[in-house]
Amino acid sequence: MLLKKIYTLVFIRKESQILLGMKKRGFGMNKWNGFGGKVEPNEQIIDAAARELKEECCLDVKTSNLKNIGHLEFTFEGDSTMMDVRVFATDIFEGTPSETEEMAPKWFKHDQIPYDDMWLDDRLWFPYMLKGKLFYGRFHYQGFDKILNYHIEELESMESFYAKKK
Ligand code: 6U4
Repeated sequence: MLLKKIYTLVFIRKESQILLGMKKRGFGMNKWNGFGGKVEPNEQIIDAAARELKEECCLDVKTSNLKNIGHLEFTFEGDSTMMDVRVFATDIFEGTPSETEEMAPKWFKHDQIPYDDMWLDDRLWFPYMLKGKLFYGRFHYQGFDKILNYHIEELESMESFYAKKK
């Protein structure tokens, strides 16, 4: 049976740029990524999204300004845990991105996303996000450098996606 763990992943947008962070430790180390982490017990997912953003790059966002734009599921060959990743985006935030123990933030233009130094799946679903589309993706990895199979689709609305999932 698959054990599901819920994570958040937040993208901050500014004009034609997107903020990514170089992960300095732990899962995804040395990769550019959005900001996020595990949802704590008894914590709302959206609160975890704002908390992790603040912890990782010192930006403040109101949860009411975070828009759920996607849902990603990752499984790994030989591992019974599924990473269930809720993706959020906003262009309304306060503060200046600052480096922390976990992440070094940097703005990227849309045509200069450093896919070679990111998770392999990112190049498959970023185009949906960059075009402002909602998306669902699932990826089955062997190790961390090979995707054995995947599926991505554009969604009409996140509400109807979650309603059907229940
Ligand atoms: P601690 O234990 O505090 O270091 P925590 O910050 O809670 O961990 P972490 O950093 O392990 O959690 O969370 C992993 C982050 O990486 C989440 O934001 C989800 C994101 N993520 C995981 N797999 C990903 C993938 N294949 N592509 C992607 N983001 C991924 O773009």
